[in-house]
Amino acid sequence: MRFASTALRHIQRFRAVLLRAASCLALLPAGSALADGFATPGQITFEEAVTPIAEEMHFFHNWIVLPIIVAICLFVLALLAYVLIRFNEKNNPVPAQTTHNSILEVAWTVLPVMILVVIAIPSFRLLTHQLVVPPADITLKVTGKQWYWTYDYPKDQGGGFEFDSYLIQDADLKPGDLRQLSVDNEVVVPIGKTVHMLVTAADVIHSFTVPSFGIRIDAVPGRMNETWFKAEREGIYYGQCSKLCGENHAYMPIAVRVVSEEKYTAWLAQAAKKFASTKTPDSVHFADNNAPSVAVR
Ligand SMILES: [Cu+2]
Repeated sequence: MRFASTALRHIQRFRAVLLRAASCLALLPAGSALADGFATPGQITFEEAVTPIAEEMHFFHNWIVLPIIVAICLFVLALLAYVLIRFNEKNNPVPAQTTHNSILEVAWTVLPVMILVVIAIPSFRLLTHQLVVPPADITLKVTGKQWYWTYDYPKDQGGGFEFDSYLIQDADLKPGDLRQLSVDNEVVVPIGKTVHMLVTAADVIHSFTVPSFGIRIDAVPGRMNETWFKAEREGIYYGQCSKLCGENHAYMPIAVRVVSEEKYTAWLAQAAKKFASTKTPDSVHFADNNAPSVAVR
């Protein structure tokens, strides 16, 4: 009786796990069920793709790599099960003395190579799309600092200013803000334009990452890296520094606001005025354990 109730409990628990897995899998094709621009608790898939590169990455993962991994796992599992049943001592008391099978040896060399080729071709194509920056409409310079980001809008594109972007502290959060993701000054870019990002750092190595855009590029002091994105939907898309850069590593989020062309032009004019007076080209930032950093002239 006791055994029956324990077994029943196990079955119920197993059923609950299955149901949860099924509900998670149901989320896979329903991209719209996911929140825009940031991950939600319990989310197991990628953030919604907003750029062609992110869409290509998701396709590569969901429809090329994942099916191959699942197929290989199932195949190996089936082989193991077959060996366990067919060749155990009871069913196969006199083992064969075979030590060499040429066909099998060729197969287990050639098949993995073919699988790798199937993965490599779309993978190289995706890498090329990521690394070759198309003709850009806008160029932005991003500098990672301890522990915030500085964005530089070049003058020849209506900018000519730079600003710092800090995390909003928990005590200052307003309704609609996201804890540890919202910032005081968001990066603003227009929709449907190719944005070329020049990424560097002023102190230690950081990494500029926005999952919805499919971009992640190291920000290295003394080196200028580049990446690009073309956002196809308006909204705010969040990212974070993804290199372990110091004690406040977790407090330097990235918030990119994608707006219409008109709104962008209006914002540019406003920002040029707002940040013109705060521009401090001669200042030097020193790392300070009590961040934010101190500007010394
Ligand atoms: Cu960092």
